[in-house]
This record gives sequence, structure tokens and C-alpha cells, in this order.
Amino acid sequence: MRPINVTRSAMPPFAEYCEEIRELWDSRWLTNMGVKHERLREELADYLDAPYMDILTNGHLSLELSLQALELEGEVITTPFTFASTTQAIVRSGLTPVFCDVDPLTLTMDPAKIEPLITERTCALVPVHVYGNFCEVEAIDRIAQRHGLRVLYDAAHAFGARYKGRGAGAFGDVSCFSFHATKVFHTLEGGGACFQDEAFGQRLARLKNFGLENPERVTDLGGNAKLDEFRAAMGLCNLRHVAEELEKRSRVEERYRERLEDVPGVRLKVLQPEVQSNHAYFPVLFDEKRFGADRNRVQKALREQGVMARKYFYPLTNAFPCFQGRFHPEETPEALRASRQVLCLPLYGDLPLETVDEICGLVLNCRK
Ligand code: T4K
Repeated sequence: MRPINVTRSAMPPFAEYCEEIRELWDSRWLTNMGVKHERLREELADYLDAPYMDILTNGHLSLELSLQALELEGEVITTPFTFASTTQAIVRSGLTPVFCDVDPLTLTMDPAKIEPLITERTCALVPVHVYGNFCEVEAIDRIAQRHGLRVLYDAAHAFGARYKGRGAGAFGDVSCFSFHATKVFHTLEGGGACFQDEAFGQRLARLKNFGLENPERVTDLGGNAKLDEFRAAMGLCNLRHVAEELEKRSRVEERYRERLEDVPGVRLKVLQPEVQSNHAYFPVLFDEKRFGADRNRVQKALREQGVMARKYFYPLTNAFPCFQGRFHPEETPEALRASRQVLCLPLYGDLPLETVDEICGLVLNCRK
């Protein structure tokens, strides 16, 4: 089947979803924190090992409103090796991003490079568990404690990944998730925030619902970021199948590894000790000199055969024209190098292993 996209949304059986939404025709309660919203919120908090959790209309607004609910001011140390959303959420919340370089293996924020960036205006760290690779949560926690900083993880990629047996909702002050259609678990569009502090949760709940404390009292300048009942229903169904989806993805990833592991000039997604992977993405870094072809050439060769591998993440967010030259990608050289070398190969549960073989064959044929 062509094209073969970088991912393909997992869907529950059609009848299961129909059954899940049936009662909405009787209740006519379609949104505004209905029964399914509440059930999904509880089930997800449990799955992600979060003390508290809220769910929102998408991952981006989960980030943006969480930054606002933390009541921050000043500079935020973050990574440019991420999706547009992370940096945009920071800037749109009136905060100044300060870019820290990444560790060349995990491509997450390098803790050794954080402290030199801290100033008296620094208020928080916003690292990203990119591809489901865990940030160095203990080192980050120590730095945050030492300097009195808040930690908000962008955990959009980390659903289902576990570190020392704990889900990604257990770390930092807040961890924000995306439940977008392209993620290992989705609610079509959707997102959520896991957090440690109940008072933060009350602020976030108000911000996602027009700042309403009650129908007659508006205390915050909020907006609308609620998740409706149809999407919550999709989440409830998908959550029942997520273990199976992760298992199927693990077989696909294993096949890629068998085929590409020992190829000179090819670096595969790092295997982190004590991390149980969620197989969310399969990034490959191509070293042109050693492999014999650069990343762009591989992407083009795949595209010509209908295989739509993607450059997650290129360009770096500190190179975006929307920031009008305020930031400089050369200041984060490891991130810059990775952004020029990386290509995410298709990975999803239904991807046939024969297709993985075919994709690997196309990749290997790019060598001069
Ligand atoms: N932080 C990070 C680190 C993130 O990666 C993201 C989102 C966010 C924050 C923000 O979370 P959300 O607000 O999105 O919940 C996609 C996703 O739209 C985006 O959610 C995701 N990151 C980003 C990494 O990837 P695009 O522009 O690459 O999507 P698109 O439309 O090109 O889709 C990619 C492939 O997925 C398609 O080729 C086919 C497949 N697909 C797509 C859709 C829309 C499906 O199978 N089903 C679908 O419904 O951004």
C-alpha cells in the first residue's frame, strides 16, 4: 500500500467505538468535562503514574496553559530539538526561551550544559523527552532544586515509555502529553498535563475553561481548551488496545534494528538503560562520510518509492523565521548536527515486517 507514511493512526474496532459513544445519544452531554472525560482522566492518570492529571483539547494548549498556570516570569531554559509547539508555547506565554544544547546520543537536553545558562531571570526548565527517550530526570531535578526552578517536561512523545518502571507522568512539576492522531495513544486531537500540586490543577482547570471559578466568578484570563466526549470516548477505546499497539511496534522496531544495526555511518535510536521504550519513533542519523549518502538523499530515494520518512526535527526551533533572528542555531551545535542528519523512518503497529525489509533495502541502496 502506498504511500507508506511515517505513521498511521491506530484505530479501535469500529463497533467498539460505536458502543462507547452510544450513551451520548441519550445523555446529550457532549462536552464540558462529561462522564467520559472524567473516566479517561482517571484512567490516564493511573496509566501514566501521575499524582494528578487534567486532559485538554491538544498537546500544545496543555503546554501553553501549564506554563501559564505555573505563573512564571522571565527566562526558560529549553531545547531547540523539538516540534514547533514547545518553543511557541514558551514565547506565546510571554517567556523568553534560552536554548540549551542536547546530548548527542539521546538528543534530549544535556544537563551538563544547563547551569552556565542560568541567570537571575531563569524561572523554569522545559526539557523534551524526544522520541520517547527519557531526559536525565534525576540530574535535571537536582539542578532545579539547587536553583529553585520549576520543571515542565514536554512529554508529547513519551506516552507509554517507562523509566525505572514509572510512567512519564511521574516526573517534574508538570509533564505535558499529546494525544494527537499521530501518537502511540490518541484521542484524535487531545492532550494532557500530569502534575504534583493540586492548586496548580485548579488554575489549569480554570484556564482551559474561560477562567471560570464558578458560573458567576471569572478569576483568570483563560480560553477554551476542553476535550469533548467523542474524543474522550476514542481515548477510552484506544487505551484498552495500547499495550497491544506497543507490542506490535516493538516487533517493527526490532526488525529495523536487525537490518540496520551494524551499517557503518548509520546511528539508530539509542537504547537507554532502565527505560522501557514506547517505540514511538524510529529516528536514524546518517553520517554522510561514513554512510556514503546524506540524510536528504535517503529521504528523496525513499519518497520516490512512496515511503514518506520525515525530518523530525529539522529545522531547529531556534532557526524559525517567526522568531526574527532572536536566536541562533549555531549556539546549539549538537542539536544542529542532529537536525541535519536525522530521518524518522515509518513506524506503526500495522506496518508489515516485509515492508520494513523493503524500506531498509531502499536505505542501503543509497550508499555510493
Ligand atoms: N511537543 C512535541 C514534542 C510534539 O511533537 C508535539 C506534536 C506537540 C508538542 C504538540 O502536540 P499537539 O498539539 O499536536 O497534540 C505531527 C503532529 O501533528 C504533531 O502532533 C506532532 N507533534 C508532530 C511531531 O507531528 P506533522 O505536521 O508532521 O503532521 P502530518 O499531518 O504531516 O502527519 C504526519 C503523518 O501522520 C502523515 O504523513 C500520516 C500520519 N497521519 C496524520 C494524520 C493527521 C495519520 O495517520 N492520521 C492522521 O490523522 O505534525
